[in-house]
Order: sequence, then structure tokens, then C-alpha cells
Amino acid sequence: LELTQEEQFQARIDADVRIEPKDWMPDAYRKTLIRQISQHAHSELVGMLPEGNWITRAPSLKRKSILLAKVQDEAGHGLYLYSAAETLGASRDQMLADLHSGKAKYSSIFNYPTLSWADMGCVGWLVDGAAILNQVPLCRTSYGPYARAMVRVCKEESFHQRQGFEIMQTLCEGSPEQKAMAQEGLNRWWWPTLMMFGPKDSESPNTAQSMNWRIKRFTNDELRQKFVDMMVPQAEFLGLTVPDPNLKWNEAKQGYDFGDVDWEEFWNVVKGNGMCNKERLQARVQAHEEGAWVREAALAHAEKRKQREAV
Ligand code: FAQ
Repeated sequence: LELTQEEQFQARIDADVRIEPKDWMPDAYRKTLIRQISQHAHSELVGMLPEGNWITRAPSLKRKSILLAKVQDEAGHGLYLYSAAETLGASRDQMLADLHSGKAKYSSIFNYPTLSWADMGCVGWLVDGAAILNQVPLCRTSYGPYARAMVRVCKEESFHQRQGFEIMQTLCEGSPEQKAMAQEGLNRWWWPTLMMFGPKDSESPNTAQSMNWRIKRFTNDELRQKFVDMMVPQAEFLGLTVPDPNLKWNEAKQGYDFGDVDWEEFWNVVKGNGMCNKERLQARVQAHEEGAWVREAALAHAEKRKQREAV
């Protein structure tokens, strides 16, 4: 019995064999990966902006250099991810054009403002915490270049999360005002962070197929549950209150029950109408335009070299 190309492909996936750029793959697999990897890359680039807002306002030289390093790591993650998407035939110019025109998606979380220093703690602790939970399984995703990029990204994200938690811990052990700032940050960031995992499984059009192709290893709801179970004890350790009146330990499932996310807010942000969507896109467009001279210089240099090599 001869297997079709598609059946052979699925058999490799089922045997946990990595798919590499030159291997045959169904068009829809390629398309899904380009979609997810490019959205992920865009998230890293846009994700530099909320924290970038605090580089000049960090409370000490040490804090400033740590924050600067973290934001630079995010730029690096974006570059590995764009490279991974390029191995599937996507062009970087096109991906960036789609980001700049507002056509491409990026994570909803980066459309919220960073109002206080505690927000740097919350972004590291909660947002990077969510990012790690989502990305550690992606180190075993079925597409080789994406999986390999995730290994280094996850190592750096772990450092980011530790630094965020340490900011929170310092604030929580500080003055009453500092503790209140930490609580206020948690109040604003908790629900948007739960939204990072995406819509409920029952409303997620891509999950079933992506699980079948082993692009995703866990569903959106599974990861959201893991996140709550991991974070609640950490909030308790810090002496902070998670802003969810429905949060309750469930002995039978050995996990927390928790309230429903405001899905209307989520879709509103995804559609471009969140608090900072316009500002974030404008900042990326401006950065791209201001970098035009670098791209021109690099092209001119490459051209000169080519001519020199030709003689
Ligand atoms: N925001 O069917 P699903 C970081 C869209 S971490 C906006 O469930 P899927 C690190 C989704 O694209 C953040 N849109 O989709 C950092 C789809 O739309 P489409 C980035 C969202 O793909 C930390 C539609 O809704 N991480 O950057 C969101 O199976 C701190 C239906 O959804 C990744 O991208 C959302 N939250 O599951 C940087 C991880 N959720 O394309 C700086 C990789 C869903 O059909 C500072 N990505 N949508 O038009 C994934 O794991 C998946 O793509 C999910 C979504 C889980 C995000």
C-alpha cells in the first residue's frame, strides 16, 4: 500500500521527526507556520516598546543596564524568528510591510501602557512568565528551525522572568507605597496576561490542526491553566492579591478555578482598538523609516564589494 505524500508527512510528524526547510510539506502547514512565526517575531519587536518606555527612567544605573539588555534580547528574538520564517519562503520585507500596514497580528499584551516602574516587574514576571510557558513546548515544535530558535529564546526568557520577579520582590519588601505600586501593577496586568494564551479552545480556529501537526503541543486553555497554577503561589509569596474574586483552589483537579477573561476586550485589542495599538504601530513605522539610510548604505556597500570582486 502506497502512502500519499501527505500521509508520509503526517507519519513523520507522528514519529516526532523534525520537518526541515527542504522537506515536502502541505501548503497549509507552511502557511500556518509563516503566520505563527511572523506574528511571534512581530510580538518581539513591538514588545520592545512598553519596556523601552522605562529605559531612561529606571531607578538606578544597575536597573537601567539590566532593562537595556533585556530589550536588546527581544530584538534578537525577533531576528531569529524572522529568519526562521524566511526558511519557509516568506520575505522579510513583506512581513515587515504587513506589520507596518496593520495587516499582521502581534500579541495583544503589548497594546497596554506601562505606567509605573512596577510595570517593568509585571512585564518580566507575568508577561515573560506566560511567554516561557508557551515557548518551552515550542522547543519541541515539529518545524526544525522554529524549534531550534526557541531553545536560545527560552534561556533568555528565563533570565527575563527572574529579573521581573526580583523587581516585584524588591517593591513588595519596600515601603507601603512601593508595595501598593506592585499591587496596582498586578491589578492591571493580570487579565491581559491571561489573554496572551489566545481564545478559549472552543473558539480557537487553529488549535486542532496545529496540535495535529505538532506545531502546538498544548492548547490555549491548557497553558492558561498551567499559568494560573504557577503564578498564584508566587503572588502569595509576594504578599499580593490576584484580582480575581472567582479564584479558588480545586482539590479534585489539583488546580485553580478562575474567572472568565473579558473576551470582548481581547478581540477589541486584537482588532487594533486597544489603548496603545496606534502608538505602537506608529513607533515601529517611524523606526523603520529612520533606518532607511542604514539599509541604503548596506546595499551600496554590497554593490561595491560585488564590483570589486568582479574585476
Ligand atoms: N494577541 O486559533 P488561535 C513575546 C489570534 S511572547 C493577538 O488560538 P493560534 C515575548 C491568532 O493569531 C508573545 N492575537 O491561534 C516577550 C489567530 O489569528 P489569525 C508572542 C491573538 O495561532 C515578552 C486568532 O487570534 N508569543 O513576545 C492572540 O493557534 C516580554 C485565533 O487564535 C507568540 O507568538 C493574542 N494574544 O494560537 C517580548 C508565541 N491570541 O492568525 C517582550 C507563538 C490569538 O488566524 C516582552 N504563538 N490571537 O488571524 C502561539 O503559540 C500561538 O500563535 C497563540 C495563538 C497561542 C498565540
